[in-house]
Amino acid sequence: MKTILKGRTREVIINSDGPVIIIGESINPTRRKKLVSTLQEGNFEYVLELAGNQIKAGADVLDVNVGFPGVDDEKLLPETVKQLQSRYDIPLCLDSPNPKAIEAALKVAEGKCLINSVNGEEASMKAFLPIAKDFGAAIIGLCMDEEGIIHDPEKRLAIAEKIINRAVKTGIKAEDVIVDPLAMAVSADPNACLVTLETIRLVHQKLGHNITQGASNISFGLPDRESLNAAYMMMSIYNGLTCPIANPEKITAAVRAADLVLGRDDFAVRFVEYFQSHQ
Ligand code: THG
Repeated sequence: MKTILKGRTREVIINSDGPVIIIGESINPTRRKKLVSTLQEGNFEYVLELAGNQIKAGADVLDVNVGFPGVDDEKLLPETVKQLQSRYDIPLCLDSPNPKAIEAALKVAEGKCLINSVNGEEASMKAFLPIAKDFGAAIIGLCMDEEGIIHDPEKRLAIAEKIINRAVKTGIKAEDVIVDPLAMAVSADPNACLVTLETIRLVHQKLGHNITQGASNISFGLPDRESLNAAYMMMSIYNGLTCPIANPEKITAAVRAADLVLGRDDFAVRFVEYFQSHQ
């Protein structure tokens, strides 16, 4: 299955058989005070720098989250989108729980964006799916609903199916729903990663959809997050993860290695290219 996203002109194809597409996570105010303070001043230089660094490091798509307490994201999200697209030709993943902010951003965005996210709750599907349909955007479907987060892979799979069916009914193409199996902190629950890995395997085998996840979520509260994230990322890719939201400055080399190991990089061309340009 193929999901196509677009920047101003550049097209990114996410294929459920790989290779892995990296959605850069760094435009996110969590633990980034400087992003909040610069955006509050109406200064976009830092957000542009974060974008440039991620693209250089191998990001194919950029997640854009400018939500912080007191922000008017119905104004700030579209303004950030305009700034990013005036400098970089890369597809964007609009990360906000506010459907009005998403809609305002889609109004000014060029190309084909990814909406992050809808979940299986009735209210969420009602709010986000018509927007995705109207703007021809793709959408991330989170495997949770009115019952909250359930630690059962089969139930998460069922929620993914529910969201996909509803999206198709709304007029969205099935391939434009990317499933998020919910990556959670392993410090809080020893089985958190196992449940998500099994959900990835089920979604890949039974639905064949593209799969994303906030892969760095799993290491919250622990030391050496880089090693932990990389270990988890490799197992996720083997099970069917195709477009993680992650930090390309830390993970791209390992992702290129995974694609090579999985027979998706003939003669190691991409692996060697990345090595040579990042020495
Ligand atoms: N699913 C979907 N969207 C999401 C998430 C998800 N968006 C937000 C979040 N979860 C994914 N984004 C981040 C961004 C930053 C971090 C974690 C998740 C983070 N970064 C560390 C830092 O900035 O210090 C660095 C991590 C590293 O060392 O690599 O913690 O689950 N659909």
